[in-house]
Amino acid sequence: MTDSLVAALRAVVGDAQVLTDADVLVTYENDWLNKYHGTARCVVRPGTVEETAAVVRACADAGAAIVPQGGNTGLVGGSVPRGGEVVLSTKRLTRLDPVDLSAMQVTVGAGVTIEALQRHARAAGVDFAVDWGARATATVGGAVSTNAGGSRVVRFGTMRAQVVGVQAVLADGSIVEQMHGLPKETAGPYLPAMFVGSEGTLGVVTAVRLKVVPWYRHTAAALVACESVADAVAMLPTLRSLSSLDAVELLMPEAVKVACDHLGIGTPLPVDFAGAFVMVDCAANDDPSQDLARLIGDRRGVMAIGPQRDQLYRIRDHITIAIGAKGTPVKLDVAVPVQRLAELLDEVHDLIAGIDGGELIVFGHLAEGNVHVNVLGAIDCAAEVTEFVLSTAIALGGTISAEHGIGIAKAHWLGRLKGDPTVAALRAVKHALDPQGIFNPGVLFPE
Ligand code: FAD
Ligand code: 2HG
Ligand code: ZN
Repeated sequence: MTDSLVAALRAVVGDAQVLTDADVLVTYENDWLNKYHGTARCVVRPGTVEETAAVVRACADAGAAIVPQGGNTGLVGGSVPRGGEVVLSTKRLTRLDPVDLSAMQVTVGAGVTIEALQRHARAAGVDFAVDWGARATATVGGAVSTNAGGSRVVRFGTMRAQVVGVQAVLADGSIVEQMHGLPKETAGPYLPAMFVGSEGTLGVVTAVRLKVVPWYRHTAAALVACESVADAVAMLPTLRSLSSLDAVELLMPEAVKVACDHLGIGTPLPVDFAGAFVMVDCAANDDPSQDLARLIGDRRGVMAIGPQRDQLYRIRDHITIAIGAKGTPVKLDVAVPVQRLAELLDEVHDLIAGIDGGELIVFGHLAEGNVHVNVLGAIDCAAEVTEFVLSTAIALGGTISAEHGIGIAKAHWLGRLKGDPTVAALRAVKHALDPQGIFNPGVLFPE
């Protein structure tokens, strides 16, 4: 029997861009962690904003739910179908406008990958600021929708700080856009901000206007051994005094080891005697290595310049992959005020020490007090571990999601984090824009 919605979508985007073969759908139906799965009614890949609007209208007319999907690298289950939704893939929305060097801005399609955007910016002599390990696959639309962070937030902020314009399709198929990128305008609430962190629940982001930043060609990194997490935190004021400071990552010894073992290489420093490692990266118009070396002083550490720096980033970027290769972790992304980070990690450590076969691997973004708590061998007690880590983060004045989003993984936690009045306000916005609830049901707000 022909699905009439599939036929309507084919009329909009052409037969080749509506996928229904089970073999082809499978990559869109399973998430990067291979943890969240569902069946899609079909996958549709519009190539323009007008086609996206017509696709959304057809789905709304049929009462069909839509899951927007970019690179499908999300880690909280928001990018894959749960049961029979239409997956709207943004992969063909790959517009790359020339970089506007006088405004230091660029307009790009939602389906452009972070790596392609960085390459495009560098070809114009500038750079795109937000960067993380999944850059080759993650898209601009996904990054806006999750308010992605990564390693350079200490210098440039998260995606929220880069977005100066958004074009999006709403649930009724209308196109809203504010793309002029004017740094100054006071004309009502700022529409682009609404889509940052909305995780596909308010509409489909089709294009974004973004800031670009200077491309610093001189770089120097270092891996520094610290006695403890508290000792790592104590380095922050000094590190922040470096004008070239580009990244400050916290790598617990077990995180360095798991990545190096996976890559089949030795660790850059012995891991047995360190309580924590700090990976510092500096970037400037002049060589920052002397400043960085002076700052490390007589601490135990290695400087990493050129290929050694690339190797340090290779290790850093492989931690998630290496953990995934060992098993399915309980994966949590929390942040607390950085002065309370050691307290959080002590408590988490004590909890995991009591789990038979539990292996704790912690790493993250030190300057933001953002740690990724990964626990292998704990799937059977995932609920207890999650409850403990998230409630401890909240009790310490922190958050249950610093950069990965809420997705379906933590939807039932939103109220505990934000409180009822805030959730009611957010739901009211959702209902006003999407009264039928066609966009990403179950994501952000529990059904
Ligand atoms: P998807 O996974 O496809 O979607 C994510 C969410 O956004 C879903 O809810 C989806 O419905 C919605 N969405 C996607 N595109 C659109 C659109 N155009 N319009 C509306 N909604 C949309 N994240 C970090 O912040 N920092 C890190 O350091 C980091 N490191 C990672 C490392 C690895 C190895 C992996 C696999 C992931 C990592 N992530 C990190 C998580 C992930 O890459 C980000 O969340 C990213 O922003 C997701 O982009 P995506 O294009 O893959 O989106
Ligand atoms: C990172 O910082 C990512 O590398 C992934 O945010 C975190 O795997 C994780 O827990
Ligand atoms: Zn991260």
